[in-house]
Amino acid sequence: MSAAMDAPAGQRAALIADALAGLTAPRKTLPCKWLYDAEGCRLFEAITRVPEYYPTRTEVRILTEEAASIAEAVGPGRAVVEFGPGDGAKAALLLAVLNRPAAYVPVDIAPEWLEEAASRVALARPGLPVLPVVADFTMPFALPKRLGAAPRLGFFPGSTIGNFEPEGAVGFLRRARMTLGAGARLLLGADLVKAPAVLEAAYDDAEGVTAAFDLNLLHRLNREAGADFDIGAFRHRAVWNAALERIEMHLVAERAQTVRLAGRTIHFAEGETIHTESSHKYRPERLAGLAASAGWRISRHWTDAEGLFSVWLLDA
Ligand code: AVI
Repeated sequence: MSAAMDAPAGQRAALIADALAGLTAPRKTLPCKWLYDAEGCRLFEAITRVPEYYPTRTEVRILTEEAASIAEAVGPGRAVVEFGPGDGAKAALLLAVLNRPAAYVPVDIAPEWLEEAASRVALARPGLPVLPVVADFTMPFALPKRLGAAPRLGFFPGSTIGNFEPEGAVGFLRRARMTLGAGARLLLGADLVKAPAVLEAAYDDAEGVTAAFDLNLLHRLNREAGADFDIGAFRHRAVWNAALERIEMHLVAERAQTVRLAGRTIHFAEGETIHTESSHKYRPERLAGLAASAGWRISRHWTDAEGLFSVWLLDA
């Protein structure tokens, strides 16, 4: 069986459809969700440990140093519903300090992540009911009936909100409010606007881990969509878009070239780019505006001493 046959057929068809639409558009683009195959997830984990990538360690510092204040503000007896738990490390930190949490509900499309998060949380909070939900949390989904009437705390750390376009972020926040129900709260991690040099280094580290993460998308298209990208003819670029207050990742064609993908020929001019990800950074007032448009009220927010990152508690 060829490598191109390994991915589930439906997923491969969706990848090819997105690649054809994005690579034949006037400005070439690919949806960032395709960065996360098994190798992409491994590389993303490695990114969170490079010295330039401050978001993960700063958010963990806030969750640790402000644990008592966060736990008091959240209040007792809540079921924690985490959107995209990753390895569950942040949920384990949070659940260790919350007052009598009712349950932990990790939600992700990838069952492997759910298992890892569930076992980490089970260690941190023995006896806590863990009720994983396999679902794409960017779409409507139902919470387990077993949750009963316990009030909910949504948990969406990591600044993943920044990977949505602003309208998409409002849509996500609105759906989350409806899914979590009356009386819900949401604990949200959001990265803050800062000096472009700090941001560009965070998304183009010296070791080249982020470059490998970005270029893996072309390897994936070769593996799963039967494309013939010459990976060595592309390089990773991270650039701060000041007007839209976001870091953009691009793959830059180093020379004019053509690529075959699903029976189509795609032309690249020298220097032309594929836009692979946007990571929006927020000013507090802009984030508050997004939350308000989605029907949430700001209860509190916490930042680190350097003002790099922020954690928000919102009320439905
Ligand atoms: C997952 N997400 C919040 C990361 C970010 O910072 O936007 C993805 C990432 N891309 C490059 N480095 C990290």
